[in-house]
This record gives sequence, structure tokens and C-alpha cells, in this order.
Amino acid sequence: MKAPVRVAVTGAAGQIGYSLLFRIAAGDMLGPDQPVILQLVEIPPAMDAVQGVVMELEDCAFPLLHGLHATDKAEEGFKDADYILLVGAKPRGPGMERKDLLEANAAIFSAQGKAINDVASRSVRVLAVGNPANTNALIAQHNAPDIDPGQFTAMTRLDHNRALAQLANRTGSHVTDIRQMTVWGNHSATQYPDISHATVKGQAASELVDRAWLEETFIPTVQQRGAAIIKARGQSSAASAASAAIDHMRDWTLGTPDDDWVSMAITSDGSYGISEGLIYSFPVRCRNGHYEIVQGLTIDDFSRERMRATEQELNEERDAVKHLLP
Ligand code: NAX
Repeated sequence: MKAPVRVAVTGAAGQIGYSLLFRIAAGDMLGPDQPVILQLVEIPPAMDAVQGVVMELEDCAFPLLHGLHATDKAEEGFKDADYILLVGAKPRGPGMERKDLLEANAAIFSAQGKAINDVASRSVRVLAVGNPANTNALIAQHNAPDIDPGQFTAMTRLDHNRALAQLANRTGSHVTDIRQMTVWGNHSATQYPDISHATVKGQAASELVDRAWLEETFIPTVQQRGAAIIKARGQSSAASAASAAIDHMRDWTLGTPDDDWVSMAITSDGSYGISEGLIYSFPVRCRNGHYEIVQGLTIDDFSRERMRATEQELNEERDAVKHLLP
């Protein structure tokens, strides 16, 4: 059995937290031989609720759970953390403009970035789930100058998994038959789920579906899936978001299969002409705990236009919080 690692989760008393923490403690994220110490971070009004989650985690008697602590102080919760899942965020309130939302979250994620810089493990892996996820990751990253910027990522894995499910349904196949799906850009309605390079049982996906379905059904369905779930459930997606967070961290840490890749929002290095420094979703392969952008993919005009549109939105988000970036 390995030595325990520390996993910090913010928003631990929220919906996603309630699905996520139990799976981390069960070993779904880091494997059945990796004990974990969970460090839960909440805000003061949610500390009673988080104690309930702590009691339930204890009551599961998970063999891999080697420690458990809840706090309303990020500096305490992130101490020596090897993995940090930034789930807690301020939701959009009535009458709130997009800019207000960006600013409210910028305040949270800049403070958390500073805390990560001050107390987390130097090799910490950070995943921003709380929205606007890409820009929140960017803000945390800019506030943590002593941590490698590449250690800050945002979650588009839920979008990736949604795209797999839609394509599998349409082609009468199983998600495990599909390889090389890509989601480009922002975790928002401008994201571009791209099947250009995907295969289903080894056959090009683009040959199995018609263009009209792709443009009029597939892309909008994946882009709008979050809204469809809110409409149906009365609450935003939580278990699927938690599952995607588990997938993101697991693949980053333990690797992707040789014949496949996953989508992760990471710092752009200028690949595919995307503005350097943006946290943008790319196809990546992971090995030995590191990710690499898949290079050399052919991008047609249709894809290029959509990749640019979502890049444009991320540039606008970055501009809106520029005054808050150190
Ligand atoms: P909830 O409102 O159920 O829970 C959020 C929790 O975060 C609350 O318990 C709150 O007290 C806590 N919190 C707020 N500010 C905090 C802070 N500064 N420090 C620590 N905790 C804090 O939301 P939930 O449904 O769990 O969603 C969490 C976030 O994930 C939201 O921002 C949501 O928009 C985002 N999502 C992101 C997705 C993605 O794919 N990237 C998909 C699912 C989800 O919509």
C-alpha cells in the first residue's frame, strides 16, 4: 500500500461535493492501492452541513480513507495538498450580470490561488470545476506564482463524456467503442465538441453520421446539456460532474490509453493558433503524471471557426478580470 496523499475539495457541502467525496474515498480517483486524506473546505454558513458529510464519510468505513478534516480556512484546507478540486463557487444570483459573476468568482479564486501558493504541495494538481471554470483556473494560477502554471487545469471532461454518450447513442455503439473525441475551448455554450478525428469501432465517426445531425443536433445538444439537466431536474448536474472530475484527475495522474486521448482545459502554449496563456480545452494524452497536447490534427474551416468563437469568449472573460490578475 502506498503512503496516503492529501486531497482538498472546496464546496464540500454542495451537490457535486456530495457525489464526489465518497468516490474519492472509495479509490475511484487514484486507484485501489492509494490511501487518501480528505481536506474539506467550505464557507462558514456551510460548516454545519459539512459536518454531516464528515459523519457520513466516517460511517462508510472506507479502507482507503486515512484522514478527514473540514475547515472554513483555505490555508488550512490546502496545507500540503497533492490534489485540489476547486468546486465551490458563487452561483449567478438574480439580476447578476455575467461580469458581476466573473468578478465575484475572481475574488474567491484569487484568494484560493494565493493559499495554494503559500501552503500546498509544490507538485499539487489543481482542477477548477466551479464556474466560470476556465477563467477561475486562470485566476488561481496567476495568484500562485511559485507553482508551475501547468498544474492548474479546468474541467471540460463532463462535456467530453456528454459528447461520447451522444455519439454512442446515435451510432448504436457503446462509449467504449469511441476513440479520439475532442472538446475545444471554454466550458460554456461556446465549447466546440468535435468528432472530426473520432472513430467508432475503428471507423471514422464522420462517415457514420450525417452533417445535419452533427451541426443541428450533436453540437447544440452537448453545448446545452447542462441547461437541459437543470430544466429536467430543477438542479444542475452533480453526479455526472463529480464523475467527470474523477475521470479528469485519474487520467491526468494514471494516464490515458495509448490509442485514445481526453479533453482537458489547460494553459494554451499557442498550439492550433490559440492565444497563449488562456485556459482552453485541448485534446491531451497523459503519461507518467504529465499531459501533452495532441499535435498535428487537421483542422477544417468549420472547426476553425468554432475554435475561434470559443477562444474569443475566453479572451473576453480574461479581459473582464484583467484588473484582478497580478
Ligand atoms: P452547490 O451550490 O450545491 O455547492 C457549492 C458549494 O460551494 C456550497 O456548499 C457553497 O457553500 C460552497 N462555496 C461557495 N464559495 C466557497 C468558497 N469560497 N470556498 C469554499 N466553498 C465555497 O453547487 P454545485 O452544484 O456543487 O456546483 C458547484 C460548481 O460547479 C458551480 O459553480 C457549478 O456551476 C459548477 N459546475 C461545473 C461544471 C463543469 O463541467 N465545469 C458542471 C457542473 C456544475 O455546473
